[in-house]
Amino acid sequence: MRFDVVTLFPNMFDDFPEWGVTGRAVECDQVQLNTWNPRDFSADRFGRVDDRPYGGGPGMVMRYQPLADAIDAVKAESSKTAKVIYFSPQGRCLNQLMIEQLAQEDQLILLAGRYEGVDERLIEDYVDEEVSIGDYVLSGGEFAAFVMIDAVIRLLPGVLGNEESAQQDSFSDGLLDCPHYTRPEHINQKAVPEVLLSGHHDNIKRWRFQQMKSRTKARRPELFEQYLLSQAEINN
Ligand code: 6GU
Repeated sequence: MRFDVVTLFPNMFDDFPEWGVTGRAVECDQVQLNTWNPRDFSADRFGRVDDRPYGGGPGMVMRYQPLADAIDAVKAESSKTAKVIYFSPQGRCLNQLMIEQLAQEDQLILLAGRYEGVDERLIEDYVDEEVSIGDYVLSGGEFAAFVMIDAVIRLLPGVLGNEESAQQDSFSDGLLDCPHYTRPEHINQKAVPEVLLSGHHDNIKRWRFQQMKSRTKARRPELFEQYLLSQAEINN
């Protein structure tokens, strides 16, 4: 799989290959991570990538031309049909189902905006999907791009070991994960739940499933409602 990130801060992605299992996938060339700086494409004689907003107001807006030319350059050296994703708080909120669908693609072009955003006509002409990672405001789309890239790469075949199969994740079945414990058995009078020491694998499995449901119900009631609805559907 290939990611092409259009960003004013390409250096932010330099160390990605050093970060854990997703970095290793880049290091081992299972994933190609490229960056493109719109500044290199500015036709303006000062190399400007932003300008003042029509109608006034604070902040700057990223100009159409450098972004359009950067995306055209990516497509010219790869695929004309690669999906273009633009990160902004106005986008559809990212979830695991979207991540699973994105993991089926061969290539994603990720546009990380800065300032107050990008010229709306660039979104209309080039962007296939506008994506947000939650209801808060970031200073730039790069952090959102990291989030998406990490979540997608870990689903690719062979990236996670057996012991951390993506099948067992939170959200893979719509529930939060159960609690985990490792040695020592006692910490400050807190013992590891008895059942986990029992060696009774059916009971352990049942206990973990109960924990997943009770936690989801307590912490994310809306997610739990969704889970119950999807279970009802399966049983029909
Ligand atoms: Cl994708 N971008 C920015 N700038 N802020 C955000 C966001 C994205 N998602 C949530 N807040």
